[in-house]
Amino acid sequence: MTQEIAATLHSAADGAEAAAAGSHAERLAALYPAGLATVSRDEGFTLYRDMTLGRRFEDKCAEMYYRGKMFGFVHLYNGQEAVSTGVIKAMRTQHDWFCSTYRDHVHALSAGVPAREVMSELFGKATGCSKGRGGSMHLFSKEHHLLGGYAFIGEGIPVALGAAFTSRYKRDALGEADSDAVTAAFFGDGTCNNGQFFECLNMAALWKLPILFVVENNKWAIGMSHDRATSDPEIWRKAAAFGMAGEEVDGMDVLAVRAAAQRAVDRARAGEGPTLLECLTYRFRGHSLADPDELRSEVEKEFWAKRDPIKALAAHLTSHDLASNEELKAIEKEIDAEVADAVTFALGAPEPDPSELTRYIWAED
Ligand SMILES: Cc1ncc(C[n+]2csc(CCOP(=O)(O)OP(=O)(O)O)c2C)c(N)n1
Ligand SMILES: [Mg+2]
Repeated sequence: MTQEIAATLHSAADGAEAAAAGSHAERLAALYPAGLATVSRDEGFTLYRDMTLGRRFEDKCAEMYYRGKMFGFVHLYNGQEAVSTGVIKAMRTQHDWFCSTYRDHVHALSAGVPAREVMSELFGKATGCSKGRGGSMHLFSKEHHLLGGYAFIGEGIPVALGAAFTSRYKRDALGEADSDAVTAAFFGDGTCNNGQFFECLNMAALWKLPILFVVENNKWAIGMSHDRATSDPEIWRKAAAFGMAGEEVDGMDVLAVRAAAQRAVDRARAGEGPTLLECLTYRFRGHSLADPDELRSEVEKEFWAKRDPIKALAAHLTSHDLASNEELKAIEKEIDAEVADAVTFALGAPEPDPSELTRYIWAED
């Protein structure tokens, strides 16, 4: 993040608007001025591309949902892109492991699942990454090491813990020296009040497992405000109870998230155990596409809209002469074509065949 953007964030966080935006705003202000995170031109393009794909894909989902092309609950990720991109691009895709929640489309895309496969899954088509059996909340890809989306909150955390245990067990018990995969488990602030969260933090610390617990603290659990629901709203501090590393980061700043994730990944790969990484972020849309989003104040929404993580990255890249506006526009155009292609592909794809109703239940499939 540039000094200029940091200064803007800092000053904007001082006013009455920040007070209305709540404790996240105060915490963000205290995080700046942050150490300058740097990025190369190529890396900057990768990050910009991934975040733009996440955003445009989700916008297209909203359109398709309201046109009746997908069913059930659909939870979009708009606003939180810096977390998925910052963490996953600090890891090794198809080597490390990723575990998501019901807000999972963008984690899947960052992990490399093709947009065609994700969109097909949302349409319930046989070409979907979960063969059309999962839908929006249950994306899965063995090939891309995506361990799933989970409709029940907290369900993914023990699964991620199991993957992290597997890496360690293979290396230490089975002697596979190259078993150094790290696992990232993504989940929300509301989920941190569930038992699985505490149980898994305990085991991960006890066994020094290579795992990142990535909390996407977007201030809300459906209509429950984070500050009203938890004993200490600073979730990262709960790491100390287990003797593990904990860090908070501006979750609207992809460079800061990436730098924090890199530190955690380095620790995990070196056998130094888990990290609880709390990313302060915000969702730009309602909880799900069925939510009229009437509970959050306009002032709060405006406060966060000004911190749009994609615009912040664009400003960083252009102000450091790493990219021109034209180059960024060209990326957006490419992404729009990729998303349009995903829709065309998914619309034309076949439904799962009824004769295959019981397939993919047992391991041999
Ligand atoms: C075990 C369980 N309890 C309750 C619910 C209902 N529920 C669905 S989403 C949600 C809120 C989760 O909020 P958070 O963890 O902050 O994630 P976010 O939606 O903000 O990404 C709840 C309580 C659920 N899905 N699973
Ligand atoms: Mg939340």
